[in-house]
Amino acid sequence: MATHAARKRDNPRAHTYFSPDVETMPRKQLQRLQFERLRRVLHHAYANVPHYRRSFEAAKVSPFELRGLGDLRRFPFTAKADLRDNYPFGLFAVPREALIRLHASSGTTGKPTVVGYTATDLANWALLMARSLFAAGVRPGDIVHNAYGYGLFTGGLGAHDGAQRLGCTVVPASGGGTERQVTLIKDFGASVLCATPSYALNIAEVAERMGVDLRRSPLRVGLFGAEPWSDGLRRTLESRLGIKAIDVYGLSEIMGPGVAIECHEAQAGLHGWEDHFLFEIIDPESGEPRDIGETGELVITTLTKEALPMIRYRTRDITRLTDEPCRCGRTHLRLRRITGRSDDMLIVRGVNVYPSQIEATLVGLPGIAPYYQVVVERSGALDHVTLEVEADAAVDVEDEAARRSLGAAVAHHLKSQLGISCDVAVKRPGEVPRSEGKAVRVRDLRPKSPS
Ligand code: DLL
Repeated sequence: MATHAARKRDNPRAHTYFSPDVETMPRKQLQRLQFERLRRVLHHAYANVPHYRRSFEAAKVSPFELRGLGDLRRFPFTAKADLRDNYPFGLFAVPREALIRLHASSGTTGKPTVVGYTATDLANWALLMARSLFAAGVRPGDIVHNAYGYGLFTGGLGAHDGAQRLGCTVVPASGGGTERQVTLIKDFGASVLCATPSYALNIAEVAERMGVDLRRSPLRVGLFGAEPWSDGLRRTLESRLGIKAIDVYGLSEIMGPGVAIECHEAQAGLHGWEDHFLFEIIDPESGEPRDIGETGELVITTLTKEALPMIRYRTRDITRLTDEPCRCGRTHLRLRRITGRSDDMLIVRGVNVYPSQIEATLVGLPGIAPYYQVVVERSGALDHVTLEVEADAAVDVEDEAARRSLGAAVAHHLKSQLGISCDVAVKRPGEVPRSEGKAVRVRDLRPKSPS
């Protein structure tokens, strides 16, 4: 076997990739690898998880009958409810003693979603996150300021392990204490910032208020994810922090951060790591498969997970796939920017809209700062939507007429860009809550249904 060093010499582009052999693997070969791994994971799930055995049998499918990757479509979906129904450890495919880490998501209703990892799972996660950081332009020796929350959330420890695996110096800052974060970024000379995009914006604002110009610091790359965001916000973060802002995607049920990442060469769609995951797009209503290029709900099957194999997991995230060749040379297909979760879609007087689309139209509007919240109330049988935006410091918000005309301009813009009509409330600078993790974009004040 050729040593890594020898391969690097033979392949002049090797320095572009963390795992060159896999990231540029011809698709036919990649699909053969996927098929072998898929067969293994289906057998593993069937043999070790009663839920899968029951659901496969109910759908009259068997891992023994898998002839090609296309046969996966005959297998049933897995949903978040399956995790909840098997709370806490019912979906694990290994004895509890083989788990060396648990994470959990808070869950808005009832029980949290619990996920677990074997030693091999954690090693794979660190590898994929290291690969993701590398694709984003991070290199060994970089100082990585990690402002994703540490704890049950997968963001903090996921980015941490990956950055360490790559050989970076990690600063485990976690979320909050923003002034101190700014001081640490400046004093340590961080070259990489990991945070949710909304928290990165908060950091940028606090730095400016403190008189710290991060554009003149060594900060070079931002890895932003865990929530939907827009290209408008990307441009804002890039110019205010003096960085390249990279979109990173993941979810705890599948692994955590590092399932897919934009390459720094193209910043156009997120390469999904297909040697570890199979991606499908379905119609969110009917569950029918959709073709490459069509928008729909992302469904993921894990190919290598030991503790928590996920077969056709319905992510609820809306995106589309592309297999067009990428400038960077990676052959793994790309997910387009995730617009939002199907459950977060708002219906504003009959028009469907995601908060990230509202954000995209707001960022850069004169007089408006990039902070917003959508407030949904019930009036009679109809939903009533108010968009709360924030005036920037240049606007005299005490001048009622100026404030009203700014609100009217935003409402007009939303109508022409997105086709939605809603009330706009212009808030004073600092009045819209700032994020320290995942931003709350929607305040739903409608009475809860009794379910
Ligand atoms: O948010 C994992 C993560 C941490 C990803 C840090 C990226 C960076 P969960 O808390 O389980 O895991 O939430 C997963 O967040 O289903 C999406 O709805 C959303 N999400 C994650 N990344 C993105 C992104 C982490 N880049 C849920 N764009 C997912 C849009 C995202 N939405």
